[in-house]
Amino acid sequence: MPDRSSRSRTAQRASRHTPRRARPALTAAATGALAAAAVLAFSPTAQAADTLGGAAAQHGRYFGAAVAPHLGETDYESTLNREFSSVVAENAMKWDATEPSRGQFNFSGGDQLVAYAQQHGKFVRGHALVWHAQQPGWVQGLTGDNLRQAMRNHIAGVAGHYKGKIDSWDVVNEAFEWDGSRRQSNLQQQLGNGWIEDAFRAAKAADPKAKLCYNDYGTDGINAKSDAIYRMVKDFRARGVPLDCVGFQSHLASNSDLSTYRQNLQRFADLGVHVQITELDVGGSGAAQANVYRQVTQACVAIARCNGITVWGVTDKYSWRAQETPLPFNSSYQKKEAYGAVLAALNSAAS
Ligand code: 9MR
Repeated sequence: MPDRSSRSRTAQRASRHTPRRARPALTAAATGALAAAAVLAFSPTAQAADTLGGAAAQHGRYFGAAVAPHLGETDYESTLNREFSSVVAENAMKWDATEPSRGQFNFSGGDQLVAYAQQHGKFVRGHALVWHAQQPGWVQGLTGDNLRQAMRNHIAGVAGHYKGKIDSWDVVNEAFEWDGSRRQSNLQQQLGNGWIEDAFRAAKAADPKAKLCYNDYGTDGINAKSDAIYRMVKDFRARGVPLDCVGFQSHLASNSDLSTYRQNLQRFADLGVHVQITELDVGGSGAAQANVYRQVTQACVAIARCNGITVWGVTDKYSWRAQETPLPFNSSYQKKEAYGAVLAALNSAAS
């Protein structure tokens, strides 16, 4: 059984590397208020936060959402403002959006989101520097060194532009097949196995402080695909390739088998990398859906190096799987049972 003692949780908190609020020096005048606050702090009910971002922050984690261009919609923006402490562009920072012609960068969508995040004190995840999908047309026909140069230049341009503003970058997205082999993308076929580490090195040079992640789906347990990624991460760590985190997309269903979900996250964390749930959504409704959300949240909060969860959208209304109503807010921005399950799991990790 996992060790759930408070001692272990304290140790876990201490070993996380997420930013904390600065503590102001105490004055004598503050003593009374402090005593009152201390009483509140030790009362279990007073600890419960009432937003996802607030509840995650109690143990140094973020709770984020993927954002599409709907910030002008009042309910969309107010839900995002209130509940989420991190944002990621659902599409605006991908290769097709940011470099539609070779060497001509367009940062308009990404810049808007970063400005929004800075105004509202939210973390930003960057997604995704190199991916076989959503490549602009001009990339698709490149061969050999020409493609290698284009990839390096793209990473330098985009990660360089956002240098210092991104908490974690998905440097490489979805490079493996279900059976654990490398996906036969243009990158793989033209550049061979070395392209992934090449991409991480280029990202490190462009933004040395961002956490650099490998991100994939279908890695929701111990399986051939997660085994292959595990071997790659282990090898990168051993050889000093700059990889800091692994993103588990977690596009799930209400009947997904999560029996080895946590164990899988833990084995990656044990390699010394951060793990993050990066694109969580769960098709379904009611208790079955809520139960999957609860298990995923509990798995993350049980692992010291799991430093945040992102859901893939703010509301069912704009989800890429809208028909499956996969998010914690319904299409009218009402909280669903899944919302309550996540909030409770985040809060109980703080008590
Ligand atoms: O949600 C994104 C959708 O709006 C785009 O049309 C699609 C294009 O491929 O990408 C979706 O986001 C994907 C993400 O970038 C990577 N993991 C899978 C996500 C869902 O397809």
